[in-house]
Amino acid sequence: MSRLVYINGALVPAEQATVSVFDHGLLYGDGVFEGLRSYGGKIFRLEEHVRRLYESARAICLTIPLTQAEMCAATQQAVAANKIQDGYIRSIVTRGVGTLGLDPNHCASPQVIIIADAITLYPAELYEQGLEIITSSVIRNHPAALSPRIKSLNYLNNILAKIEGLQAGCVEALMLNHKGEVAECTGDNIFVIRDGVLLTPPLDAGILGGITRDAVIEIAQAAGIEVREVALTKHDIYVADEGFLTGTAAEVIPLVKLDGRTIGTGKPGPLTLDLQQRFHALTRGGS
Ligand code: PXG
Repeated sequence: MSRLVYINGALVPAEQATVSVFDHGLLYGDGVFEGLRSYGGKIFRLEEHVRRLYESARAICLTIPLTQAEMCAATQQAVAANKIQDGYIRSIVTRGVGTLGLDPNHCASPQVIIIADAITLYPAELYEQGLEIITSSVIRNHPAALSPRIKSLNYLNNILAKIEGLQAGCVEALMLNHKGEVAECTGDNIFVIRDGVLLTPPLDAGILGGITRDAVIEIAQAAGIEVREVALTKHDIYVADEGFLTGTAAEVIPLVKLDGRTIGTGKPGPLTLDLQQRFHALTRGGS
């Protein structure tokens, strides 16, 4: 059965959910997006994702022709129409159809698209054994050039790093910022544990403010674990006791090796597994 895709207020069969070749989302990557998850038919942190979508749009001077409440309702509608229980949702707002020039003022109206589909997860063994990743030579976008806080349709910065990771046999890759500090991975935030303290780069390291990152910080604090958002170097990752990545698709995934250096024991650490379990309880409990 064909999926129903939400496009500009209507739910249409996937084959009919199309955008123009003149859409500036295609021509220039001029648009914003979100990736969300549903668990048991309930969308995890829907309002937070929608808020981030609107903040991304505001940062690129794109006015979404719906209120945030209407966008939330449309997202729920797309999930319900496809009878999705555990799934992945991609919300996209493009600048819309324009001319073959950069000027966004020539674009008629933004295109609002919501795709609710099945989720493709990392293989189970990666969660059991932990990830081995490399540091990419591709630095994260300079915040003054294109802020990593904006989840824009131009993901080439991340894709170039991902290609480098894949060429090295890794499904993820670490990206440093313009100062040589640890930023984040291509589609995940990074955490390490050192002497029982949870460490993660601050937003001003030039990273996306991950919603899974926020949830994990809250979970850790509620469990009495000290959390510090501090600048980190590759060295801090190499010498950490434990590490893990967070993201909507990956959830909480252990990190066991960076650039051939074993992190901690080389096995998913106890605090990581504890946080992973708490995150699982939160999502499956539906909050
Ligand atoms: N950093 C970047 C650069 C991201 O794109 C995250 C961190 C994690 O954020 P959330 O809010 O999801 O906890 C992301 C996530 C995928 C995929 O298929 C993930 C993202 C974008 C596109 C695809 O894993 N963003």
